[in-house]
Amino acid sequence: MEKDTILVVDDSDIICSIVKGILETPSLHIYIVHSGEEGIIAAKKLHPTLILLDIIMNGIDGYETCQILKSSDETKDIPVIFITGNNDSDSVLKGFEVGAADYVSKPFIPEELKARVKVHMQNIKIQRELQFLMKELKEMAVTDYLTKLYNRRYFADQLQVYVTQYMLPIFLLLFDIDNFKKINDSYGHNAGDMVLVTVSNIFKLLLREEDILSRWGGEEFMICLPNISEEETIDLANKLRKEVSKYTFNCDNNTFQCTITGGIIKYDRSISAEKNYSNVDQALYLGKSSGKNRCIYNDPILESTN
Ligand code: GH3
Ligand code: MG
Repeated sequence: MEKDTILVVDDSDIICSIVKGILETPSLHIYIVHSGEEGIIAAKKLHPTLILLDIIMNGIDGYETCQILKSSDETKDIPVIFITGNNDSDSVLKGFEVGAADYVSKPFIPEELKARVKVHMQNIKIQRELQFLMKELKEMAVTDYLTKLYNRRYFADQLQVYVTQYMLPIFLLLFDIDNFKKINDSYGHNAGDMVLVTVSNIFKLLLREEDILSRWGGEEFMICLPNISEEETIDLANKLRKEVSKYTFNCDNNTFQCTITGGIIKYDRSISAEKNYSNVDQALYLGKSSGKNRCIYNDPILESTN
């Protein structure tokens, strides 16, 4: 387990060793410096969980040190507890005004110091967990749980950014796995899931950074290709199709292959996104009804099974 670090900034050796004696445990590292300047450098380098900061020091005092820490993105979220001999209300208020989370008065009551540090350490842990959960929630809102590709909603939002902010040509590809129901029926649902993940990975490897790849539905993938020519789009679509058809899937001692069919359109900005989706779906439908394992460009309709 990673140790938490408490940074103690105090110009008195005696105070530092008292604090160390009270707080140090096997899971807590106490790092000591003797000036505000050193405290700022150490805070940036160590990213401590908490800072205990003396107010009256040579050089920059505790208030100024705290202000500097709070004005930097790297250190602004580290809670600062002032260590103060001045516990008149003005000094305490000034401490809170410059961003302190709390204060402890000298001389220390060891149990009080421990208790205050413990409360702030717990708050920090809760905050970290919340931040982690928020990040996970945000990811879950835009991605598909199985393939980790963007979901339909995120795709639609990103496509609108390309459509409205850039005047580059955009092509849409819609792929659907052929006879996917048969894969599930013959080899099981897990094999079907594995195919979905593998096809996603093949696509990811061959697409460019700026392309948007999404899981559009059950076994459908929608891809947005910005700034690309018609010819390049058709070549890329067929490359994706061929790479999938060459791949040998292996699941529970079964080996099998599968193919995909794709519809291609040039995005038409004069009609709605929904109408564009419907057009690319129609191109895909033509591919399915004319034999599958092919890509169909809907305008002009070009069929390619090469
Ligand atoms: P076609 O070639 O015309 O596309 O036929 P198909 O069998 O691929 O299409 P159909 O619509 O008949 O069946 C699609 C199947 O995909 C049915 C559904 O149970 C399955 N499916 C949808 N989502 C998932 C998934 O997340 N995992 C698995 N394993 N199967 C899924
Ligand atoms: Mg299908």
